[in-house]
Amino acid sequence: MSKEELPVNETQVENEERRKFFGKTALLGAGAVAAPMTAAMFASMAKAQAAEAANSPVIHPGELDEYYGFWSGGHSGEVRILGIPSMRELMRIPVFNTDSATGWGLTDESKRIKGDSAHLHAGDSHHPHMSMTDGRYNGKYVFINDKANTRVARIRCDVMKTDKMLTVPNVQAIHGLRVQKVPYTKYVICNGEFEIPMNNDGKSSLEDVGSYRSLFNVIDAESMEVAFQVMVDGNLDNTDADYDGKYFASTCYNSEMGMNLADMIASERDHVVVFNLPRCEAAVKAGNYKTYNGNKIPVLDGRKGSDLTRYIPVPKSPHGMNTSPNGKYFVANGKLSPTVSVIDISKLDDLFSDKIKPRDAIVAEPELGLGPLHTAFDNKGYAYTTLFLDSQIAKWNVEDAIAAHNGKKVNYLRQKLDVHYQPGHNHTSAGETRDADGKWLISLCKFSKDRFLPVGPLRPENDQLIDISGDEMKLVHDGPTYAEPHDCMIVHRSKMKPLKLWPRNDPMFAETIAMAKRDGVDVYTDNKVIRDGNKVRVYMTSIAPTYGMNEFKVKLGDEVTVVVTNLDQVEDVTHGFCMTNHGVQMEIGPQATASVTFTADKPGVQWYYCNWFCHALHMEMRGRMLVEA
Ligand code: CUK
Ligand code: CUA
Repeated sequence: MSKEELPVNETQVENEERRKFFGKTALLGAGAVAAPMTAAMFASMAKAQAAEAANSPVIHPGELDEYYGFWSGGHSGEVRILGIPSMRELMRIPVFNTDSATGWGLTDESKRIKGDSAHLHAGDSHHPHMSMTDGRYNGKYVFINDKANTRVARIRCDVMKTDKMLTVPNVQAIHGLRVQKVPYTKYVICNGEFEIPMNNDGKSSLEDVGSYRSLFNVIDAESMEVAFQVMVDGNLDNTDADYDGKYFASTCYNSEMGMNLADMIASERDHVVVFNLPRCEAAVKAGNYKTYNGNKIPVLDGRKGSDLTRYIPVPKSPHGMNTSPNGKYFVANGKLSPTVSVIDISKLDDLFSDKIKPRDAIVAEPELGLGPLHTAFDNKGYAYTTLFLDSQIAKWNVEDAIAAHNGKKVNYLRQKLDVHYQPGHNHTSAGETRDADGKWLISLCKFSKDRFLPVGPLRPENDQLIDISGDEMKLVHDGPTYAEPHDCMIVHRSKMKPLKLWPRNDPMFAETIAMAKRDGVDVYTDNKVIRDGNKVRVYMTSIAPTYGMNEFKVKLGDEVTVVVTNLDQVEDVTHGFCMTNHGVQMEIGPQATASVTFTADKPGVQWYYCNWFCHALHMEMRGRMLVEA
């Protein structure tokens, strides 16, 4: 871009930068008369500046981010999309929560998707992970767990809406969740964290803690049904998959099967369970499983001694589980131990054929600091581990840690960076895939304390952006966030192909359109009221700034279903439907159909209106429901 083409503000910024640059060189020259700037020095400075500019966190108004960040919303139950590196919040995707703007949890379509848990309005989402092909994000789905209600949901990335939800049977509290990376995401894997009796019907073994179990869950990513579960010893916390399509690994912090804090942290060592996928699939095929709680899900026995699993002892109450993007290592994060345990994935074949002992699979146990929770990776052999208690991120070199473990005198620690404060997860750009690029690191800090204006006793979290493109980590941005992003992932925008308009045949509202057909209604042309006993179905179109129907009549106590179809073909023109005084609100995207069902329990004139600003005459986009007593 030539100077003339630059917008005024950018030219100003550039001039400012040039002034600073020349000011610095002038100072340098004055202080170092004997060593004037050489051409080589100029070149290297220019190069450093170029490198810095290439990884700038500054995104000017009107410019687009390079990455999509998918953030879990913790106990707000949602997923959020951020632009990286600007850290601008681009969208919220309601998942386990109820959302009055979009009508998620209120509309008939969202209730169908929520299925057996449609009556639940709360959730606790921790781990968003995108589907992959050959170890790379494929832009298709994001999966997310609900620890609070033992669910797993799927988000469609073309429309950025939740399209499937499953309550996982036989377990309680789905926590760690990841996807199979290779050859593609056939399975979503997740851990049942809390231990319960296998037949948890209240009739037996309530007090018999020895009969409690946790299960590892393997879910078919397309059908979103449980393919099989694996019973383990101890509980399960976090998990990750390898890059060979063969092994999954999960941490266990309660190998003691304690029912209170003191008992849970009694042992110096807990373990990592490694699951052998081909052997599990073969066992399912051969029928070597049991079923529980009256459902048909195959539950394999992967307790100690089984050939489906191996238990690798690690110190103490480990938490995060992270696979290095070169596919070589599983890293288990020590939590109550200042160490992380590096498991060599290439040794797992020998472990499963009993040629080596479990601890022989561990090739390094570097000491990093207090409270290691999660580790992220770049593409240069470095790992970045959050230290919850130290409020730091430790940058360390994986191969050096292995050399040190083998007795060599090398320092594997490269840097410790203060973060603010108490980080849980961290994540690097594309760092859980083969495309790890070593540009950005996010630290999801649980406490913000003094970093922002005080807003009462409840404070935001602090999601910090760190530039890792150079030799040193550099903190470049503080991002206040509402409760509580546990985890995130960063996807290059080239992987994403979001739609601008809804396809008219979209499965999201196919059932609603099928219902209209049964009523003899074409939702794209007709505005009609269908009466069916005390059920009334109202079909209307919408084009800014009017609904296709200005009024409709019902009787007090009728069950009313309003179906609205947005005929606008213009990008970003979303309409809403809100029935005043009835708790009814929803979004109807361009070319979409949406419906909501409620009881007309108030007599008289009830206005409905469009609550998504769509036109200069948006205020006038309203109509009356006339309720006869
Ligand atoms: S867990 Cu929250 S900080 Cu649910 Cu991934 Cu580690
Ligand atoms: Cu339609 Cu506002």
